Parts: sequence; C-alpha cells; structure tokens
Amino acid sequence: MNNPDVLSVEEQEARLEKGRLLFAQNCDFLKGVVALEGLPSADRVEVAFAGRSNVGKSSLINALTRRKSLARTSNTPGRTQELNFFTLGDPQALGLYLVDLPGYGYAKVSRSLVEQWTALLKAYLRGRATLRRVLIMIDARHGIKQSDLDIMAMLDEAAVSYQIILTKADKLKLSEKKQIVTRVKEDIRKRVAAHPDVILTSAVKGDGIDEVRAIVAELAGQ
Ligand SMILES: Nc1nc2c(ncn2[C@@H]2O[C@H](COP(=O)(O)OP(=O)(O)OP(=O)(O)O)[C@@H](O)[C@H]2O)c(=O)[nH]1
Ligand SMILES: [Mg+2]
Repeated sequence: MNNPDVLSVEEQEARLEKGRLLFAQNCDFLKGVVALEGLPSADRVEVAFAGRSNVGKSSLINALTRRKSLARTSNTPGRTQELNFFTLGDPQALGLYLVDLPGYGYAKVSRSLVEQWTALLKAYLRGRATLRRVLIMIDARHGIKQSDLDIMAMLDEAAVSYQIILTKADKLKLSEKKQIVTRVKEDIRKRVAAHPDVILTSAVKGDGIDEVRAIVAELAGQ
C-alpha cells in the first residue's frame, strides 16, 4: 500500500488524478438493504463508510461525488437507516460499490431499531468477502469513542482492513488539527487491521476530499 508521506510530488499528483477521474464518473444509488438477504451479489470491490451517528458519513459521500443529496444527511442522529449501496465508475465495467452505513453509538430512534441495525452492520462488516476497506469516520473534535473501539476490535478480529477518517475539520483551529491527527495515529498504532494513515477531512470546506478519492481509487485498482 502506498504511503502518501513518502511519494514524490509527481507520484502524489498521479494518485490524486486517479481519484479525481474515478469520482468524475457516474455514481448512482443502487439500493437500501435492511437484511443480509438483500445484499447485492458480491461481484465487485466495496468500500464502506462507518462511524457513530451524525459523524458525517453521508456528507462525505456527497462531497466525494460532488452531489448535494445523493446520500441523505440530517442533523438528527440516525438519518441513515439502511445499508445504502452506491455504484461508482464505468457502467461498462463493474466499477465498485460505496456503502453508506447506519451510524452506531447513539441515534434518536428506538433502542430495538438500533439493536437491529447494529446486528446487521456487524454481520455485514464481518462477512463480506469483497469489502476491501472500512473507512471509520471519527468526529475530529471528539476523537475515538468506546463504540468506535468496539467496531475496531471486531474488524481486527475478523481481519477486515480499516482506516480512520476524521471529519468536521472546519470546526478546529490549526493547532488542534495537528494534535488530533497525532493522537489518533498513536491510538491505533498497535491495532492489527488499522491502516496507519489518518486523513483529516471537511465535507464543508473540502479538506482531505482529494485524498479520500485517491484512497478509494487505489482500492478499486487492486
Ligand atoms: N461543520 C461540518 N458539519 C458537517 C460536516 N460533515 C457533516 N456535517 C454535519 O453533520 C450532520 C450529520 O451529517 P450526516 O452526513 O447526516 O452524518 P451521518 O454520519 O451520515 O449520520 P447518520 O446517518 O445519522 O449516522 C449534518 O448536520 C451535517 O451537515 C463537516 O465536514 N463540517
Ligand atoms: Mg448518514
């Protein structure tokens, strides 16, 4: 896996360009899944967006695809209530799936509904052969919470690769941005399935969006 820190300027530009080209292609909503039987056939690479409710998963998908409301967002934690599959890339080739997941941790919906999503989420994350990486989104103001650690422990155990994406960078001062990235890198250093790079993003200001596009393009190319 490429480490952006050790690439030449030209190499870094080339990978950002691949990301830009991938996300310049069509991205369409395919289906919302509420039970494992509803999953589309596992015939292409998948990248999933996981994280606590309200962290900004759906907003990041919209920012990546430059679409205002491809994925539904809201102020109310628990907006995304299904595993939402989006197709990305050349319709002639298979392309890949982006998967917007319901949030975990807390949500302004009933406990039984949350339990139902959590069970589905875990079964999906653990058992999906084509899931290339889970992007775990963490609010940059708050850092890693217990519910994030629970998901990471499960992914470590199931040997499913994941990478931390910090969100809402626009809410931080410059000094705080550096601190949180350093802290989170340290927090995940010993986790076996965690990718060591931590990406700071803002769906509002655009920070890190090119980098996440490049990461998805690399995963799609493997
Ligand atoms: N300032 C700021 N607000 C953001 C950013 N990303 C998302 N938000 C806001 O955070 C709230 C939640 O965003 P969503 O994208 O719906 O979050 P989600 O993780 O998909 O939430 P659930 O589907 O409920 O789990 C909305 O009010 C967004 O406008 C960001 O980068 N900066
Ligand atoms: Mg959502």
